[in-house]
Amino acid sequence: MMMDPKGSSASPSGSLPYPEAIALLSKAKSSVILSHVSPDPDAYGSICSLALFLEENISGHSATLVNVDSEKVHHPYIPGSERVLAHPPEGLNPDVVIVCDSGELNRIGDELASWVLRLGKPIVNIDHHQSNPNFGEINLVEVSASSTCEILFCLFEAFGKNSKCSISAQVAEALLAGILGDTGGFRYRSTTAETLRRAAVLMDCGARLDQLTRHLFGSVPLASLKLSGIATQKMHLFADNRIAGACITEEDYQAAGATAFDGDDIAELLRDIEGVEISYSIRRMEEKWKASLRTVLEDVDLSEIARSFGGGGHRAAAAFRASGEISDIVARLEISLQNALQHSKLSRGGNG
Ligand SMILES: [Mn+2]
Repeated sequence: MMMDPKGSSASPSGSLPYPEAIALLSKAKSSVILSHVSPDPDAYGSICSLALFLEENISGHSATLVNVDSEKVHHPYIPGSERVLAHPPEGLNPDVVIVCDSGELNRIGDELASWVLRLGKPIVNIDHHQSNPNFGEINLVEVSASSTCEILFCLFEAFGKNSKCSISAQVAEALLAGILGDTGGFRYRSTTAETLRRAAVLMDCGARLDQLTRHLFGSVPLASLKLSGIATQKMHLFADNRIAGACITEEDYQAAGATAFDGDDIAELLRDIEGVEISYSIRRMEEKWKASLRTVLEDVDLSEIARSFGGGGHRAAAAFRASGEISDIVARLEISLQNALQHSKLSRGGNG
């Protein structure tokens, strides 16, 4: 479907430097496109849609897709995902580097980040994380955007204003996968009326909402479900049952037959318990503890708490990694969360 040249302005993303990004990308013959470790649908949807869009619309353009975890995490329902490599091919020397959905450059993995810096090519940074320090030459960073894929939609729309660029069915499908993933199926506050209008355009372009929904929310691996069972049994409910958290050890993973990439959704599962306002999960991963934080309270900023532990993220969903004694990490974290809850005017505890 051709894009409407009078199409909606991209507010709130309308003030981003799309013309600069378009100028740079239009003359690039090649690109390497990367996203964060443990890729979620937005991390994959953004790099895949961008690669396909550039190749379909910029004559002679060739994109290389890299994600260090591509051999462990699969999103086969996202068009282009089969092209994602775990390492850049030897001697690759692209005209431009594009980093998607990564709150800082190191989120693509330390080794890959060093490789990018050694390349010395212009970086386009496309992201929606609160903590993003604008590490690119061009930064399409909009914290209020539901997803990196929604920012890309605006970029593609801006492309279409100057030339006959179009969003193909496969690009649309990859974009909608990212938007659906990050909005929990249009359930979170980051979903605006504009998000829904853009999703409608993507459906007009051929994206299949029902199939994506089934892949994203209706096909939980059995081992992952078993791990959730263990997590709910071990759960620590406190602060008048308004905070729920669980620590998942290596033994728990073994008992469930799960891999390190299962259990991503446990913090969400605990958040969704009736009455719970803040949740966390802490999972043993690669010699470190990985904490995920979630809240339903609009006036609680979890990215700030995650930052105090060396992590980052969004207000309602944030994460950090820590090494050290788990009981110390849990104790410190629970105090921080309890403190945030006490300062919330929206908590049903009636602080307001
Ligand atoms: Mn995202």
